[in-house]
Amino acid sequence: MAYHTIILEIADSVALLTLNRPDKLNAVVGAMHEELREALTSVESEARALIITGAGRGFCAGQDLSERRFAETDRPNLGRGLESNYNPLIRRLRALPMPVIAAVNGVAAGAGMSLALAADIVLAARSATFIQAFAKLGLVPDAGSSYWLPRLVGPARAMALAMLAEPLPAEKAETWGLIWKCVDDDALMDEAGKMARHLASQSTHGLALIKRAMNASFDNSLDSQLDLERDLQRVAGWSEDYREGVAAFLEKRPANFHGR
Ligand code: T3D
Repeated sequence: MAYHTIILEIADSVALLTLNRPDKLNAVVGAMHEELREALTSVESEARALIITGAGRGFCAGQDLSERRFAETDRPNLGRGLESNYNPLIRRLRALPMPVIAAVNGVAAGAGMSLALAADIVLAARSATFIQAFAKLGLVPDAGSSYWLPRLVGPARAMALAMLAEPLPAEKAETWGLIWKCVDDDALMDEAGKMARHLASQSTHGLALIKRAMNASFDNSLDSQLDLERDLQRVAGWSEDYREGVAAFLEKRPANFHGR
């Protein structure tokens, strides 16, 4: 498939997916959803780590509002777009059996912020900002934002971010625990690349199981989580990667993982 709204590059088991509508701050159009679906299928079969970033000065400005011009009498069903496009995208990223890094190069607004928060690790350029733009349109946080915000920054900050829709600078996002780290603008892609190459060389089988454990923990009791850890550890223990990790430790040599 030829891509028009994204760029997908895969090298050395690392996929770099760039949202590519820079003059619209990479706002999401229907075609982008289709291309993302196709790209993630390639990523799943060819890569062991994924970086998502944006072309130009923005990361992603959320839904392209030029696709949302309505006549006075229209009664748009925004739930349908979420059901068929955004929700499957977020679910897919959370379930992708490899680490997903968001390299937030500039403004991440609306569903663009939700997309960043769906990554496993969020790195942001110091000049980047995060905006819960939904309230300005009379909408509610979607694509996972209302799930992540209270969990990551607590209910007080989550509510004010959602209602005030003020830009949250990357440094504050780091201090508040919304993201992993904020780095100098010109260091962002180097840092993201280094991190992705490192992760891709690790036990990606084990990292995928870590994702499953962490994803489930918010909704589980301690008892259920202990049961889940037992089950996932059983699966981890059957992997080639585990054997290799133990052998490498005992032989005092670097491990050579294959993600199996
Ligand atoms: O509809 C559904 O399916 C429900 C799902 C909704 C999910 C959502 O994401 S709702 C939220 C949608 N996003 C927004 O409301 C954000 C709108 N954008 C902005 O508020 C601002 O652009 C930013 C704060 C993000 C950045 O401001 P600034 O001053 O740095 O840039 P700008 O000049 O506003 O934008 C640059 C260009 O990008 C400009 O185009 P132009 O005039 O040069 O041709 C602007 O119109 C365009 N752009 C930015 N965001 C969007 C957009 N075009 C369409 N849709 C956008 N979301």
